[in-house]
Amino acid sequence: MENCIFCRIANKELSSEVVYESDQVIAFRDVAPVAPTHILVIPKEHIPAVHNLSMEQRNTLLPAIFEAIDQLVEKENLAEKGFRVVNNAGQEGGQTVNHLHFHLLGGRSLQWPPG
Ligand code: IU
Repeated sequence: MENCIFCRIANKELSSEVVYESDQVIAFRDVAPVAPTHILVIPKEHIPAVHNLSMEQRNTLLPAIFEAIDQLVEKENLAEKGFRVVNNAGQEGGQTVNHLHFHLLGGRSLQWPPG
């Protein structure tokens, strides 16, 4: 999508620190990290939010996204101490960029519940 920042990152029109890439998925470091590891895992295809996934996308894209997360957990050494995967959806869910993304957070003790 033309005006979507994450589409532009996925298309390499905007620079980012890419840490994982496959046919369907790209992951890059968040520009404003809130933890030592703060990576955003996104589908290359523009999907506004998690509840907009079609059944087919749930069956194909979600496994590809979780494959990325799995590899990044390994790469960032997060398994032993733990980590968090977060998806914000919609305005009250705290979503500020309307292109589906999963935050992978780790490297510090994370509090619960979120604000
Ligand atoms: P949210 O779940 O939609 O609130 O998360 C959006 C994230 O995207 C947020 O953590 C921003 O710091 C991050 N981000 C980015 O990494 N690069 C950008 O160009 C923009 C936002 I705009």
